[in-house]
Amino acid sequence: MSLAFRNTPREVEEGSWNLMAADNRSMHGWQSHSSVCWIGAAVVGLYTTAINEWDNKYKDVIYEITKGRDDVRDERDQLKITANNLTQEIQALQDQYVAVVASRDELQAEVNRLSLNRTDNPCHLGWKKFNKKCYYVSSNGVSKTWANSRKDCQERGADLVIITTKEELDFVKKSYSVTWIGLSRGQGGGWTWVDGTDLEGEGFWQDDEPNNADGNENCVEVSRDMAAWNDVPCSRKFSWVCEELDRVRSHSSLSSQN
Ligand code: MMA
Ligand code: CA
Repeated sequence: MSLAFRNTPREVEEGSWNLMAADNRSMHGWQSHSSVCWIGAAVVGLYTTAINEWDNKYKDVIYEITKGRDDVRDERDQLKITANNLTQEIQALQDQYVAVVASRDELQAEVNRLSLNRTDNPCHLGWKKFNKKCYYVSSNGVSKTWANSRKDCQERGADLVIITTKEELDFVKKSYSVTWIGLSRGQGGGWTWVDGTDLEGEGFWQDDEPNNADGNENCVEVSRDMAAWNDVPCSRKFSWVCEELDRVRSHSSLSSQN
């Protein structure tokens, strides 16, 4: 309300000055004394009325302005709270997102693991399933050198078979009279599998093999009749058997986990 008094309109000030001047002009005699009283009262009355009028007017205006300001303040405070809540919500959602992504990846890994563990997991068309693994047996009538046989396997996402059990040997030897396997002489002269590992143990050599008969027998075949290995020149052409790479690795890593 102090604003209302500070901003007392100019008309009111001017009016009171004029009335005061008239009052000064008639300041003699008893009549003038009573007139002065009346006029004074009228002035005071008018002045008071004007003041009240202006006061009320400003009170209303100020009330409206103050109310508007308070409403805007309230709204601002509410928006601040809302913004703060939204920030917290965003953070919570981001945290949830990270957690969901992590659990999705875990579940995907679990799905992959379970799928690899399935014994009824089918092999690609044209491949043969043996003991949970998929093998590609070369077509009838097609023969290649050891290197080209290996190349064919690699182009199929596989490699020449690595024989680790007697059962696997029997599976590999049965299709053809002679079949290339993934064993060859390494740089140091020892026998090395296509995955870079050295032959461990005795292996499944035929009697008196490997004999390196002509000094150039660096690759290994398995004969159906002998059901065992023999070293021969790598340039000879035979049938071959591939073993799917991923499954070999997955199975070995799985069995080492279990
Ligand atoms: C062939 C050849 C050799 C093998 C002997 C066994 C004549 O050479 O297959 O690798 O060792 O036969 O008699
Ligand atoms: Ca030999």
